Amino acid sequence: MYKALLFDLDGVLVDTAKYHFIAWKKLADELGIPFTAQDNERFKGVSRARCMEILLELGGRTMSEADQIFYRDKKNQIYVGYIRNMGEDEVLPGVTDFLQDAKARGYAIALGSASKNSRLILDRLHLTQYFDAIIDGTKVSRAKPDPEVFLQGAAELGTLPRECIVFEDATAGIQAAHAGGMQAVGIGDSQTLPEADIHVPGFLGVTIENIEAELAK
Ligand code: B16
Ligand code: MG
Repeated sequence: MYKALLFDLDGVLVDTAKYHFIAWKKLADELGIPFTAQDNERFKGVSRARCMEILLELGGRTMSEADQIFYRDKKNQIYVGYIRNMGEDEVLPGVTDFLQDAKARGYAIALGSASKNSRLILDRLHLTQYFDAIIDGTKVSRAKPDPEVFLQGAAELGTLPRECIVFEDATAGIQAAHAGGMQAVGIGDSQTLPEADIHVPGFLGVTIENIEAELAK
């Protein structure tokens, strides 16, 4: 019944949040804005431009659009410096086996991420080969919870929304999947992601067969 699997990137396939945090923290320090790991939670799944706005809100600051572009580019240069050095060992546990098995069973696979660096990240992780479509921040204009990123993914894969399963670690992503008429698997627990259809803590020991069986319950 399901034909396609759509994956968020950060928090699902890889933990890039730690590098985003280091880079935003460096920028926050430069701007004299206090910024904690807890503040960084608000940045997950959110576009770079929106992260910059949230940082300024945290510091009670305003800034011209031109300066915001300058500083978020600066943050990105710091971030890219880290992700360029990432290796296959940073793929989250069980992910490669899960993708390999799903591919072998004939599922179409797409990425649905807010990141504009997704291609570099997938390359560094040696995961590009598994993806039939890559929909990311360079292709969409509306951020999750808008379903655009996943609907584009389904369209590129040539599948209907009801044939798609989305894997997400953020509430906005779960909402985007549902808004697009897709099933949503929450990577996390039911307290953090109450709206997900089912939950798994991660991909270790999990197969697409398990997921389909859980969704059918
Ligand atoms: P970039 P996801 C998101 O990835 C991150 O969670 C979020 O923190 C980041 O701001 C966003 O990508 C944009 O990333 O600066 O690389 O374009 O969870 O949508 O895969
Ligand atoms: Mg995410």
